[in-house]
Amino acid sequence: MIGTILVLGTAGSGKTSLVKAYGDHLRSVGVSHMLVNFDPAVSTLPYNPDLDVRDFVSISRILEREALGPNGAIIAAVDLAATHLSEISKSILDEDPDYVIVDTPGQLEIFAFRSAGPMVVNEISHGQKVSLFLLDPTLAQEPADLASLLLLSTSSTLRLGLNTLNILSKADILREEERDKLLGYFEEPEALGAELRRSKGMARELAAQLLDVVFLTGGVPSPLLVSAAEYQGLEELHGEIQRQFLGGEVEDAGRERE
Ligand SMILES: Nc1nc2c(ncn2[C@@H]2O[C@H](COP(=O)(O)OP(=O)(O)O)[C@@H](O)[C@H]2O)c(=O)[nH]1
Ligand SMILES: [Mg+2]
Repeated sequence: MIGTILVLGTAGSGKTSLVKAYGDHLRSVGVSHMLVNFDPAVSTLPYNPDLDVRDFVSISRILEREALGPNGAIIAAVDLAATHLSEISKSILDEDPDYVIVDTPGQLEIFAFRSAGPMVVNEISHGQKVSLFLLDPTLAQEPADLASLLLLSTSSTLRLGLNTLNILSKADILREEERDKLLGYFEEPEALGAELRRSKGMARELAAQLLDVVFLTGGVPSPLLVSAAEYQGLEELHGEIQRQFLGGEVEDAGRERE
């Protein structure tokens, strides 16, 4: 086992699509892996999960039996799924793939900010660990929106205690000038802070100051551009994950599936 990759991001940021595309990529280059669906509320998946929490937890049964609304039912389902981690962990260890990719529930906070997230990190994430935080370009057009997403990514890093790679998902929908503008903010974070400060309101000043801290402390590298729809950036993504896991040695990180 080389490591576990947790795919995080706001609802609809492209987590499930990326798990499919990345899984297809790993299969095409012969790297052994398992895909784990940890979203009990998803109805259909574009990939065949090797492990699926829906085998342990039924959201429709929870909705039927408990007096909960849809959000309450999803929370209950994710919390319940977390009680099956030892079975999931055993299956992963039995199979012993090089990489395990975990698709997380639609809404980030239900996973990262409740107990399930840290439990998944501690109980089923074997080997090295990294999280991918998907920045949805449809939510990152304005400086304040990008700032909020970066803070959310940082806050997930804090919460789960994992190294995080920021990924700009759905890269295919960005026009060239939009992409350059977004990437420009990472090359010159001062420009992002300056734009935030130019706009009025206390929240903007707060965001600008928080961003200064985020950029100053860890430094935020430019995000990797990935398109699951067009299978772009997957080789680069895998290379970056290998670098994270193997400390810069990217040769022979994946073993051929026997
Ligand atoms: N254009 C484009 N759309 C995408 C891409 N990845 C995901 N989507 C769309 O974004 C929506 C949400 O994707 P999904 O993978 O379900 O997001 P999740 O909620 O984070 O798991 C779906 O309509 C996808 O078709 C991409 O790379 N390009
Ligand atoms: Mg999903």
